[in-house]
Amino acid sequence: MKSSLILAFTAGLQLAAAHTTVFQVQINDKPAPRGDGRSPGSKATQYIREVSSNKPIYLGDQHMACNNPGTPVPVWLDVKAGDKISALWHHDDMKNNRDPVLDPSHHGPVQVYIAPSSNITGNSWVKIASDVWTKDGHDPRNDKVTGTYGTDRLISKSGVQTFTMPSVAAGNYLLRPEIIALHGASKDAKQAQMYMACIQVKVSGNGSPLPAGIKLPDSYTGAPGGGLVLDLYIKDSGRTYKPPGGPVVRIG
Ligand SMILES: [Cu+2]
Repeated sequence: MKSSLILAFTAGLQLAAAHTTVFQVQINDKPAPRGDGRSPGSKATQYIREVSSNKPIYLGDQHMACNNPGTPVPVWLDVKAGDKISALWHHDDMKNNRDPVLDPSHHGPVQVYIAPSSNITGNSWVKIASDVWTKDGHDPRNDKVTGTYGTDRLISKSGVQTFTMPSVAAGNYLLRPEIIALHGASKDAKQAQMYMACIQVKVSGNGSPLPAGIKLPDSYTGAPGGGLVLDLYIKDSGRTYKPPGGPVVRIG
C-alpha cells in the first residue's frame, strides 16, 4: 500500500514538472490527424516537425526555430488564406484532459510566426499573432500575478491557440506557434522558457510574398527590452512588457 502511494505521488510530481508541446492542428474547427508522430501509428500523418520532448528551449539554443531536433516530416497540411487555424497544446503526450495543458505558473506571451519552408535560417520569420497581457481577469492560482497573460488564456481555452492564416503567395510554409514562459526570468533571460512547434503547411491561392521578418535564434537576445526578462510578480508589470520579435506584421 505504502509503495503504491509513493508511486502515485511521484507520477503526480512528474506531471506538475512537465512542460508542453503542440500535438495536433485544427483547420476551421475540423481536427487534422494527430500531427506530432508521438502516438503509436501516427508517424504516417506527421506534419509537425520532429520534437523529442516537451522540455523548453532556452536562449541561445540553435533549435529556437523549430524545437529539438526540428527535422522535416512527410506531410504538409493544405491551408488557404483566411482559414481559422488552431494549434493544440498539451503537456502530456497522451493528452490526459484532466491535467492542465501547461503548468499555471508559466505566465507569458503566446505568439505565432510564419516562414517560407525554403528559408528558415534568414530574416524570414514574420510574426502574425501575439497575445501578451490584458489588465482584466485574474490568475487562477492567485499567485500574485496581476492581469491575464496569453498563457493564462491558453490554459483557460484548454490549450487551443487560434489564429487566422494570412494571405501569402502559394507555396510551402512553416507556422510556428510559440509560448514564452517567464516565471523564472525576473532577472535572467537564460531562465525564460520557450516552447514552439513548426507546422508544415501547403498554401494555395495567390496572396502576397512574405515581407522580411526576424532571424531565429539570433533575434531573441537577453538585451534589455529584448522581452526575455520580466518580473511577473510586480503589480501590472505586463502593461509595459513587450515580447521578443517586434510587432505583429500585417501581410498583404
Ligand atoms: Cu515548464
